[in-house]
Formats: sequence, C-alpha cells, structure tokens
Amino acid sequence: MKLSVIIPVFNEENTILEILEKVKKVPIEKEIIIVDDGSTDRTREILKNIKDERIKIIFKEKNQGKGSAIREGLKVVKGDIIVIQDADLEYNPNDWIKMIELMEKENVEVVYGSRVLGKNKKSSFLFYLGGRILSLIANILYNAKITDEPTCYKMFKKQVINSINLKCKGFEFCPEVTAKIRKKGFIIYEVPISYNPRNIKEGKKIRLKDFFIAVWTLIKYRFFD
Ligand SMILES: Nc1nc2c(ncn2[C@@H]2O[C@H](COP(=O)(O)OP(=O)(O)O)[C@@H](O)[C@H]2O)c(=O)[nH]1
Ligand SMILES: [Mg+2]
Repeated sequence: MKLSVIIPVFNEENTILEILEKVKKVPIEKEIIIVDDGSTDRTREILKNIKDERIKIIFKEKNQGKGSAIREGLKVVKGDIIVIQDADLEYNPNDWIKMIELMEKENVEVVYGSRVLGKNKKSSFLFYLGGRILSLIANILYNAKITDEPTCYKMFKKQVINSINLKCKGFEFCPEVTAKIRKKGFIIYEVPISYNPRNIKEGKKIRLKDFFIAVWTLIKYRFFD
C-alpha cells in the first residue's frame, strides 16, 4: 500500500528541509505533498529550490490556515493511505512504520499516533492539559476511546478521508476529522509515538484560542450538524 504524506507548512524556514530529509528516509513507498500556506519567511524560496520529482509542492497565495492547506493536499493525493506531517520537528516519521503495520490489518481504517501512550518529555503543562481535555471530550461525545485527540499523526485509508466532507480552515482540522470519522462509525486505533515538543519561542503557532475552537468544533458536529 502506498502512503501519501501531506505536509502543511507556514513559516518554517528553520525546519522544513530537515523534516523533509527525515520523511524521505522512512523506508516506505510514498509520495510527498507539501502545501505552503502563503509563508512570508524564506520557506517559499527554500521550497522553490527543491528539485526532486517525488515531491509535489503546492503554493497557496494567501495564508488561510493548516486545515485549508491539508484540504488542498487531499485534492491531489494518489496513495492508498494518508498521513499528516507537520513541518516542524516535533514528530518522528519513523513512527509511521508501526502505524502502517496496524493499518494493514483487516478492518483497520484509521490509526492515530498517541503521544500520551509513548514515553515522552511533556510539552508545556497547558498544551498537555489541553490535549487531555480534548481527548476526554471526544471520548464523551463520540465514544472515541482515544488518548490523544489533537495528535498530528492521523493516518487514514483514502476512502475514509474522502468519505467525509471537511469544512475546516485552521487547526480545527483535528477535531472535525475526529468527529466526522466517529460519526461514520470508524474505530480509531492508536499506537504510541515519540514527541519532542517545541515552544512558542521555537515557532509553535497553536494558541489558547485554538483550544476553544477545538472544543466548540467537537460540540458543534455532535449536536448541531
Ligand atoms: N498551512 C498552514 N500550516 C500552518 C499554519 N499554522 C501552522 N501551520 C503548520 O502546522 C503545523 C503545526 O503547527 P504547530 O504550531 O507546531 O502546532 P501543533 O499542531 O501543536 O504542532 C506546522 O507544520 C505549521 O507550519 C497555517 O496558517 N497554515
Ligand atoms: Mg508542531
């Protein structure tokens, strides 16, 4: 089964090439789709200099958010399995290997990488707490039975992600996908993954307001959709 990796990127000039090297080295057949979301630092220049036929790069003119970039990427995927990769260095692409192993089992359509199940350095307490609360809400509202709802490492069979109609623009990609996948009745399997958190000074872009948007997104798709 071929993997499609979607990398949404916004102003990650310090890490984009390093993460790309790590992605390329994972011994799995894959295509790589980078979606630049109107970066204003050197990211676009760096991407324009990449000469590698295996990498498809989409340049959006305006910054619209991570969700809109992922949706652009989803329009062009050709693989059987899709995974999202951030353009920073918080996650380790080698963790896909165990995710795919699970994915190859019969009736497994969705696998999340859980930072909570892995033994990891904790991120700042508030980020950690926010993640736990979002998982709890997903478990209560959708009987999701997961430990890490906002993880970036969400892996889906193509027909699963294609079967849901995404509306997100920003970071609410995660709760929207979790909500709609569960509403369709798919089980979310988890495997432990490693996590090397960065802080806001190091470029983290997610903020407190995104937490509230995520909570609202989970509630909205449960009761008002
Ligand atoms: N396309 C797009 N990607 C973004 C935007 N903001 C953040 N990202 C990307 O989303 C990923 C996650 O951002 P980060 O701040 O580390 O939040 P995290 O979800 O907590 O890891 C990184 O690869 C960012 O470059 C945005 O406005 N548009
Ligand atoms: Mg990140």
